[in-house]
Amino acid sequence: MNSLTKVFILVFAVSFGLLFWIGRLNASEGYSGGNTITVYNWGDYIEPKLIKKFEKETGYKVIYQTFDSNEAMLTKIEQGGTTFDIAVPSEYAISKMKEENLLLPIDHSKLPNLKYIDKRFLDLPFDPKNKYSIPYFWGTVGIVYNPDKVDGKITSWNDLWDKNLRNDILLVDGAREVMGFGLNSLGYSLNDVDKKHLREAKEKLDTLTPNVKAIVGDEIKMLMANEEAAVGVVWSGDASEIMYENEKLDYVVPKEGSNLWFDNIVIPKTAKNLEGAHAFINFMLDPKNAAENTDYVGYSTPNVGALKYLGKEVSEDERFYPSPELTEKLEVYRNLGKRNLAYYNELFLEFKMHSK
Ligand code: N2P
Repeated sequence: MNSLTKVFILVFAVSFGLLFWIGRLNASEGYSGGNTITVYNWGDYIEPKLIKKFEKETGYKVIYQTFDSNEAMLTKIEQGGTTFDIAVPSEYAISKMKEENLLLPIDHSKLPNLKYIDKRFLDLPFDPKNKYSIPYFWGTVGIVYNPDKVDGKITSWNDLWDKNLRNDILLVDGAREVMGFGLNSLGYSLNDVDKKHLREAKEKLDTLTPNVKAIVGDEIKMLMANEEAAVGVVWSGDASEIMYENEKLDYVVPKEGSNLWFDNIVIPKTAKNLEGAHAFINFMLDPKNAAENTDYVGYSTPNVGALKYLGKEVSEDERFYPSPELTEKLEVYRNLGKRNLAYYNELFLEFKMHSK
């Protein structure tokens, strides 16, 4: 073989390898279109049997990927190179995605089951007329605690600073959530953008570090249920799951106020299978499916049709279905703009480093 042929074979082999790996990468980001839909959802946020049921009923094949914070989801979609047909951001992330032109309008005529959604979850300020998003779950941020391991009842964010809770608190790994309760504990809004207040909140959080055992993702449920810590700052649905596993525990939304959030389904601009995406949304809106999903993930459903299947002990539990009067006192995260969000993330990272 002469050297030119060798070079030719080498170039051919390298290009072939590269093409193969690019193909593999695309596959791991999910390839949608045709018969396939790619769903990008929070971890532990769907009853797995429903995916199988959807595939069986509709003939679509689902590629399923998960994320554990709005920030991670946003970065991934903003970077491009993905083909998600469905994503499930919270309200402030939806505003941001709209602003960045990352969403496709949803065709309501393809969603006959939309009528089952409670009107109070429709037409909210982050998405007038639900042009780009459809309610999935909603809830609060609060404190789940083990009454055997704390003195008296927990009612305030400031109770977290109790000296008896040394190395006994688990925190959800979310910048808005942690910075938010830092701000709330000082009497500030969780949408505050005053840099002085934000620094103050971060400095106060730094003084909590002796009590912080770990900052964790979905494993917080298992750890709390197994009594590995006395107290956890969690999303309400995680608390309900934890309390299902360990009935001793209780959940409270602190009196200074907290966050009320809405997670909605969207169709990212990158979608390749619009029919499939709409079919998936309509399937999840079906009251029986929504009830099964709620029962499994433990979060609060905006689907009134589903509540009928779940029974009064679920829908009348004020800890997870707070009354409209109570929810009015809570704050929804606003999209604070790129710079402010980046500042929240930066301070949260600093806090994480500090608490290691
Ligand atoms: C599910 C997380 C729910 C996120 N594991 C609350 N926005």
